[in-house]
Amino acid sequence: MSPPDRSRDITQPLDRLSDDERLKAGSDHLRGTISQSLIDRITGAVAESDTKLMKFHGMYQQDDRDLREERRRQKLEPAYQFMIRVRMPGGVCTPAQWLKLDELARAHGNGSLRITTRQTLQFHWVLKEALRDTLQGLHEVLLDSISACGDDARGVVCSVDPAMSALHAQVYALARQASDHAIPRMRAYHEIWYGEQRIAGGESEEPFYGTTYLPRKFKIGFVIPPCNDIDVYAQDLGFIAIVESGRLTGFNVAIGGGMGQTDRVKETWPGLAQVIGFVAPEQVIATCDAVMGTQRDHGDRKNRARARFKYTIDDHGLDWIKGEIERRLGFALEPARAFEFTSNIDPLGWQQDETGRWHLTVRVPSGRLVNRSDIHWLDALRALARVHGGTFRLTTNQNLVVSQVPAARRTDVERILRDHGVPLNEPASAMRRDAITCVAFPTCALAMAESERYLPTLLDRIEPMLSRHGLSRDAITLRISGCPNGCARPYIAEIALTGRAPGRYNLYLGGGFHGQRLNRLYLENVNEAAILTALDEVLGHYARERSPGERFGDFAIRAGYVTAVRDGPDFNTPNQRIAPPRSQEQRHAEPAAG
Ligand code: SRM
Ligand code: SF4
Repeated sequence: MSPPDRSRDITQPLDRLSDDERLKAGSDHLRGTISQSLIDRITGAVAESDTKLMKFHGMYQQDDRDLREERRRQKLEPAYQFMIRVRMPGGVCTPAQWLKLDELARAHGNGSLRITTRQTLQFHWVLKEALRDTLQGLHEVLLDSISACGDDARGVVCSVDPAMSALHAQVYALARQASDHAIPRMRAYHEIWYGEQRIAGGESEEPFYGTTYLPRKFKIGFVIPPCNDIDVYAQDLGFIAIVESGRLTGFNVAIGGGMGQTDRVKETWPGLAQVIGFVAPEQVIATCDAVMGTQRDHGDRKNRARARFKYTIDDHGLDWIKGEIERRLGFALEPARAFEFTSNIDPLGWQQDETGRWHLTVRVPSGRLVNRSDIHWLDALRALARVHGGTFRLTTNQNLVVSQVPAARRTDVERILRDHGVPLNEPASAMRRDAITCVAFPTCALAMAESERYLPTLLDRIEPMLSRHGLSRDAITLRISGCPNGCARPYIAEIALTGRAPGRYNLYLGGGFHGQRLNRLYLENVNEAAILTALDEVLGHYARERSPGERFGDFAIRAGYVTAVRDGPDFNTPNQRIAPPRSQEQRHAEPAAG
């Protein structure tokens, strides 16, 4: 990878950079005082600076927020614990790896595994003294958590298309290669968690990242049209597979997507990635280097709220950024090629690939795998992993695919799942089938309202309405995030809630059905009663007056509930922004979109 452009941020006087930049620079390549923090038995926490550095190691210090108030009353420190995010590019995992993940979740993770919106698994509730055992356990099956979080290239996502296994294998191989290439070398990880000796040597520890890594997290994704399951327009760097005459000829390159916005900070906003050109498969890794290098050297290192790549593009202009990427590549990108997306949701059930093998996509509500009284998720998947000869794949819609099953084994797979209570039939509504949520309470430190724990209740209240309007089988995307950070990629859903306070949400409408258009704020900071009243009105109107084939998000715009935000895939259009939250009065004063 190209070395840092040391004429820029890396050598800027440290006092002009943000605190996080100074911390990284002085951390001895992410070692900090983590080793000392781990042996401090007086507290379940680690030093504050180490909490930040440990993100690069794939873990977050959290505390159980359900217990916070009670422990405060008892004058106890918060119930500190850690979340560990596994690095699993493309979400592919072998049965042997699954068995180890299951064992570690039972031993150290409170019997829970959580499929994330970037198709990996998280352990929650891991105590400080169990961190090393957990990471060493992962290492035994060639898994790790390097750069699953932190200011670096995060988990690389890749479409899961069971029906196109050969193409998937090709694109997945590139996604893996991109992940292995783009993550930091992280000698610190090997020393701290595996006990390896520090190697003295002249070579730079991080030839690409230097001492200050990236200004902020950086997300890469590979998508195989027609399903935009990974929401490619939400990635910092997206590769859209172009298949011509049945052959993978290359990828359209999309840059600058991101969902996060900081609450009440107007200069932050969700934005969709823009397609800037086309590269051949053998140019993918160089493109990662060029794009990440551009962000590394030109991203904002003073104001963390504006440090994501989308803001670097906003500050410098798309043309300049594209020119800079091409300069680093040493060639001009080819013009983008035609492609089409039709949805961003997972088809559930069995699908056969071109080689005749079968793949079963199972819906996992909010991705939470625990042994509940009705569904024994962990037991079911452990039993399956003991006999399954294929792989497991996790999807960015938080579902699980039992992959590569021979025809003769299909009934065995179904029997094992059913014996443990896993439902294989369609849920009561298409909305329930496709809904995704972030984690939020009780583990997420940033949660302002419930998300994962609220979804079942909300759906129980929306479903009678859907049934009354004859919409139960209509696919309408619903996503909930417990705060404006948007971990469930809510700003591209047709209906979205983002938490503002316990029991209160912003309601957004009008996102594109296949992730091509941002939605718009419809109601600000409202309670459940207001949300249900609003949805009843809009859903009823949609059922009565939609045009044939018209999607709910499109209707919400046509009918004037929200104003249009231009579709994302238009090449080279200015970046999309959501206007800052508006008041009810402003909303009603707005002209209806045609
Ligand atoms: Fe996220 C922070 C969970 C996908 C945008 N996210 C967090 C933290 C770590 C909270 C924190 O910083 O203390 C959450 C931990 C909760 C917990 O208890 O597990 C958290 N994010 C998640 C997961 C687990 C949500 C889920 O329910 O699946 C997803 C893990 C993905 C993974 O495997 O890597 C997750 N987060 C996303 C996505 C979706 C995506 O990438 O496709 C986004 C929006 C896309 C983007 O990045 O723009 C996202 N998470 C954020 C942000 C806002 C970033 C920004 O640019 O402003 C934060 C806050 C931050 O970074 O400061 C955040
Ligand atoms: Fe936490 Fe907010 Fe992300 Fe939900 S969206 S997991 S509440 S940071």
